[in-house]
Amino acid sequence: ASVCVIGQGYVGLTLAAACAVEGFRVTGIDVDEGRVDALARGELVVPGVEEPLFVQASESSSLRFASDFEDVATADVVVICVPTPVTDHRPDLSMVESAARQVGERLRRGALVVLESTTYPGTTEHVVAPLLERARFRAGRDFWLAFSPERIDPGNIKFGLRTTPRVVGGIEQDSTDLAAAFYGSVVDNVFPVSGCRTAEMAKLLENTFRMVNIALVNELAVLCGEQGIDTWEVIEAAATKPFGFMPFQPGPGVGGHCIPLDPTYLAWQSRRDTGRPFRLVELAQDINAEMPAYVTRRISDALAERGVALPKARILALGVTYKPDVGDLRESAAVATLAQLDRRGARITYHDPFVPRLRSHGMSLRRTPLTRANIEAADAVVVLTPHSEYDLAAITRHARLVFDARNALHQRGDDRVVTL
Ligand code: SAJ
Repeated sequence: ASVCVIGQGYVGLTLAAACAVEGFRVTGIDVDEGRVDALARGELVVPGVEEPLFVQASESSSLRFASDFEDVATADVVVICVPTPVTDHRPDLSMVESAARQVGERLRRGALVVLESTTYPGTTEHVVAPLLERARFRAGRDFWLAFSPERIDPGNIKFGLRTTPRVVGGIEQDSTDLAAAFYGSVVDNVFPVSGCRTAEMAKLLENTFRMVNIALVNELAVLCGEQGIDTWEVIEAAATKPFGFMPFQPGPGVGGHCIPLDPTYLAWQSRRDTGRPFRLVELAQDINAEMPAYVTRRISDALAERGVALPKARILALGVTYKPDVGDLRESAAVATLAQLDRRGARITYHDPFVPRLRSHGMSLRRTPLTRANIEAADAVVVLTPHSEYDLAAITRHARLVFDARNALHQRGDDRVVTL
């Protein structure tokens, strides 16, 4: 059978490679011709894709890449894995719509189309289906249509595509069954649900659960901080409860391209379709958004205790990406925190192995070498994103003050180390 995967980011390329390895004839389609050319040359230009899987697929003769949609005309399965960003707090489905139009112009009778892009409930039926259908060519009758959310976690060695259970919901039962059969060839555990909207909503619950619980520990951190209670110890103690609890860590806030965005889809759809806000999402997003200012205030207090005013204080920030060991700045709370420090007049330098230049929030900084001299020259070293490569104990030895916003040092008792 032949498969077309539209969108060759880490989601689409992982799926394309896995299908090729399973023996499908696969075309990875992407509008970025540079990316298509590089992938066709066997260059893994997409971070977050398991190298061995890509190499194995590239060596098979069943994976090709294209920047046009011609192969859709002969495809048995078409999977749409394009980004669904949020712009101005509104879902941006323009890439999904563009892909669906291209597919709709070529789709063969009897083919299966699956949307994987995270979106609000109702998208598959009311946005994608109409772009695929035309006279006497209807979803659920002449072709099959389903939604199946991706759960790829870049760099997670424990859970890859095959070992992560997959939710599948079709526009009607045959579509569900067909999509379940397709995914069953590349995923060990497929979980069919009663329709597209169930699958769309399940994905939003997964990531909203995460965002809201991070806001919970962030608000707790502020309250504990005001009472001199060690938040990290509180969470560690609560986590000894072996059932019904899951620990999250406070910090400068929530970044990335999933956790800040998916809940916005929920909140937006709730207001649009019911007129009611999804209060927990809106409140949690406000709480998380306040953390950069809170971290800045705590740094200012720690400096003041040492007779240093924040304006003109020399700050050396360690780690600016949205999470450790991932070279991605999207919605990075570390950057938002640097912007707050910058606004308060601090003299900022930063180091991050993944980021040689930082141009954001009106700042334009070049990475500072992590030398003993630079560490000693700082009034405060601020740990924002603790990349694995940092030897934080060694750095602390030369620092006057370390503000550890992520409890990366697990250091207590050294009065030069202040933790969020
Ligand atoms: N964060 C906290 N405290 C926490 C956990 C995360 O402040 O306890 C912050 C991180 O610093 C980061 C943001 O939240 O800025 C998102 O972190 P994340 O660990 O959720 O990482 P992501 O954005 O890569 O989320 C992905 C998601 N995967 C998919 O959507 C398929 C998410 O569902 C996964 O749970 C997550 O990876 C994971 O567990 O690694």
